[in-house]
Amino acid sequence: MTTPLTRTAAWQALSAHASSMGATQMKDLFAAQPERFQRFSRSAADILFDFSKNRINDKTLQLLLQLYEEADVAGAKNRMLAGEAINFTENRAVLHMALRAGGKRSYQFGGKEILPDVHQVLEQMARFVAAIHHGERRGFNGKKLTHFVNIGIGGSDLGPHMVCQALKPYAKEGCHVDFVSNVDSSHLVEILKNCRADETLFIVSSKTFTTQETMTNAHSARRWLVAALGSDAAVANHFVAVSTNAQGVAAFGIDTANMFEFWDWVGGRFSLWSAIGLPIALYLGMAQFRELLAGAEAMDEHFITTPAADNLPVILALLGIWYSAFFAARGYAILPYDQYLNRFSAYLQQAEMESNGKQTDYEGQTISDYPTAPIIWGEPGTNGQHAFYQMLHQGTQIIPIDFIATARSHNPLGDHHAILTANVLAQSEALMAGRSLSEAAEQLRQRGYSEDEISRLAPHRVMPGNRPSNTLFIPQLTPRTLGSLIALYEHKIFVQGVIWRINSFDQWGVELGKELAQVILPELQPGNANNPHDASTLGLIAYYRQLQR
Ligand code: G6Q
Repeated sequence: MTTPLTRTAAWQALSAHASSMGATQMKDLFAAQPERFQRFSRSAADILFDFSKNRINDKTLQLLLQLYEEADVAGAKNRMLAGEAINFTENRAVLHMALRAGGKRSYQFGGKEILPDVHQVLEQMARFVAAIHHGERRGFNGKKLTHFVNIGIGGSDLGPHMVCQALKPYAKEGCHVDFVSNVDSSHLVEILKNCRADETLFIVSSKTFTTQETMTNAHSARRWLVAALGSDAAVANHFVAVSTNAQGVAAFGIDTANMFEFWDWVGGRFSLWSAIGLPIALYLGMAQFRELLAGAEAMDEHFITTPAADNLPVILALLGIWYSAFFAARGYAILPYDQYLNRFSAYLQQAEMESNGKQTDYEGQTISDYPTAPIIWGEPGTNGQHAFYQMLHQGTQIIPIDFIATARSHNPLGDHHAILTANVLAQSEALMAGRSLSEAAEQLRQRGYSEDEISRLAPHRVMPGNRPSNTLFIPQLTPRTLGSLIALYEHKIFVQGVIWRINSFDQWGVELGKELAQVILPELQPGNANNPHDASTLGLIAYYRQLQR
């Protein structure tokens, strides 16, 4: 059976072309085309994107671009920009680009300009951040508030958490930030051990203000604060909320004057640019937060205005589709060679897998003839090299990779940064070039091994090579370059979702587990009756109950 995507001329041509490319070795392509790096690299918004170490030639790129055209990604992009409800299963617009729009472009929702609202909340954040930093707004006992604890989960945690880690060199002196997300009490309790109540500001971040984990953590944090400071009145000084639900915020006991608003047209995993970024602004200062927005806006302008053939997010998206569709790639590694990006892969796991890990197409049909989102994972280099890179080099499947490198360190120290950079460049070269049997044998011969030992050992030292990777090189990790990098991936995800014909902006897959947890919760108490469950679930509930006695 074919579906609208696999019926396109481009898909069919790509499928035939992939068979002919199957035997092509990248190292031969490099040998035959000395200008391959120039031909297959682009740059925008301070990001150099080298995609020359891919199993592609000019024809591949041309066919992938044809696929982009046939899928009418440009049309979908225009509908997104026009504020249409492209999140059609939730009837919502997708306008996170408006959150970082300085004013060059107008964004409308429901016939109304939305930038004035966006800028008003940014101003409110700026006033609040300044008041905290200057000590005009203090804790209940008059102490300066210097420890910011964000309570949120998913989209209300991963983005701000990743950004605060990434931009630690820009932190305001004396400020600390922590993120509580997991409902496991150990998460909150361990963080509270390092907090002084009179200096701590809790930011309860929840679009809906109903999320079980966040509400449970927020209530426990509130009890801890009231017990420590001896008064309910302290909540007003030490709690603020970021939400779209003013009623829920008031019901929790936070004055809505201490609430930062955002809107239904901001999806959770695209919300770090909204007031959900408040912990970022508190930790780094508003000027740096605005730099982050400006970096994202630069990538937005590139994405919106640059022809597909030179468009970074478009090319990155098309290459991902090329490998998943025609080379059975089911994983995708994000490998940043910058320690500050140590939560970047975790962030992208949500961004990519919650957006595009779907099997139902625009027409409601189950997709059966092409894969959608791959499994995203990664760790910062060089740690990963001593862990899972073995599989990248010699495993039986192709795992495409994005290496992310920075040319300058925030902490220059001897030759550390040169060693780090040599490693990232060596990895992409080794994955591409590999090592043949005869090369492995020759190496052993040089080292004085006998011919018997060589024939026994050489096969284990063969690296097939021809393993694809992109390198995203940025001068330095700054608020601006990080903003551009994140926006690059957001747009990549959008392009892939349109080509795969799925709604990238809902997340129905996380609902069923949540509903069943509500059913099971009372059943964990001794004496409560069980609802009908399978034997496994009943057995596990009984085991838990028994251990509570
Ligand atoms: C993201 C998802 C999800 C969401 C969390 C938290 O796109 O919608 O990760 O962000 O479930 O939701 P609240 O912000 O409503 O608490």
